[in-house]
Amino acid sequence: MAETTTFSNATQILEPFRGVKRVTIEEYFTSGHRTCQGCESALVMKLMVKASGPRTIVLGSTGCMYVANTTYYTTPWVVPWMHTQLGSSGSAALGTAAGLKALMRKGKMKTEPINVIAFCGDGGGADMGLGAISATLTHKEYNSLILLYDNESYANTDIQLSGMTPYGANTTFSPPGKAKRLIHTRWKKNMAGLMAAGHPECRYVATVCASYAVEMMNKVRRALTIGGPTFIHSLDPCPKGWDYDPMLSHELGELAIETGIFPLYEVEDGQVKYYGKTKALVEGRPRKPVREYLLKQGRFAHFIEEDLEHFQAKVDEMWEKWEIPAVVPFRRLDATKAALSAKS
Ligand SMILES: Cc1ncc(C[n+]2csc(CCOP(=O)(O)OP(=O)(O)O)c2C)c(N)n1
Ligand code: SF4
Ligand SMILES: [Mg+2]
Repeated sequence: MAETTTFSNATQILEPFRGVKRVTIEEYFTSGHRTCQGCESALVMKLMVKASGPRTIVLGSTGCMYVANTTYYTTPWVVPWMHTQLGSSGSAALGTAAGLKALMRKGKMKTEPINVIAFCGDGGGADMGLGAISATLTHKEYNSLILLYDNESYANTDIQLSGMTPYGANTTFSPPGKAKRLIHTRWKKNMAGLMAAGHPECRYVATVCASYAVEMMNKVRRALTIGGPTFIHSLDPCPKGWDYDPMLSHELGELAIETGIFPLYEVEDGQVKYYGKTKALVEGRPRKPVREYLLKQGRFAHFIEEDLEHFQAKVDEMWEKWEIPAVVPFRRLDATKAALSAKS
């Protein structure tokens, strides 16, 4: 990891936690929320703000992490928190970062590093708020982190299909029927790849999963330290929407990684670095079959062999055919490849 002190517009210098015993004990997302038992998104909120520390402002777009966390004048947030519209996490991050900078410049506020984190769900971020997030990632003079917590549906309004819902999943908008078994046959958006490939001014993009908590917190710390706008995509098992026993949340997060469905990587200044169990997969450890992950969830209970094979084939393609395995789906033409290798 590069030295944090070399960054001109770094926010706080948040060193990585070197192991679980070094993690700070203070909590900034505490009791008082009403999320479901086993909700990984709630754990993501807790770890995210534990990593960022007390000098943090959190902005949250509509969704479970707004509604279930701030109902009837109760809240688990210890740090300042503000709700923003469903599609506005990007605008809220940029506006808050710019506002803080202006107040400090005018001497109306003490000049000090303050972390700005805006979170959004997959519906609010990957569908409705995509334009605002994209705009924010082009403004390199403002420091903020946008964290997309992906429970793979519009969960708060009763599990509707989003652009991040996996192929074939049963949602309230895609119930399997007798005439048609699979209503949803589109492949999920590649959000982190999209953000990293499309925003040259954004210095840091990462994928995380709370099943690997210390690594996850360290990615948050890196995103807040490097300076400028940054983006993190977190995959969050959701017992209600995915239809499984809440005790399996942690295990499902691990299986998403071990099957290769959700790769863990960071892109820092254009360099892709795999980490954790994904790194082992890249280095040759066999991926677990996707059925081990899918068949633990009720939303795939209608899958027949053909569906499982299709899902497996699509994941194999990500790993075997993409230009940067499981990250960037471009493929170079054979003629280009030959020309490049002739040059080198
Ligand atoms: C513009 C707008 N359209 C619809 C809604 C209703 N609504 C509130 S939360 C929500 C679901 C958001 O899904 P997601 O962003 O994935 O968050 P999750 O509920 O899954 O945590 C919807 C559709 C709204 N608040 N604003
Ligand atoms: S529906 Fe899913 S994301 Fe929403 S509170 Fe329940 S477990 Fe969490
Ligand atoms: Mg969602």
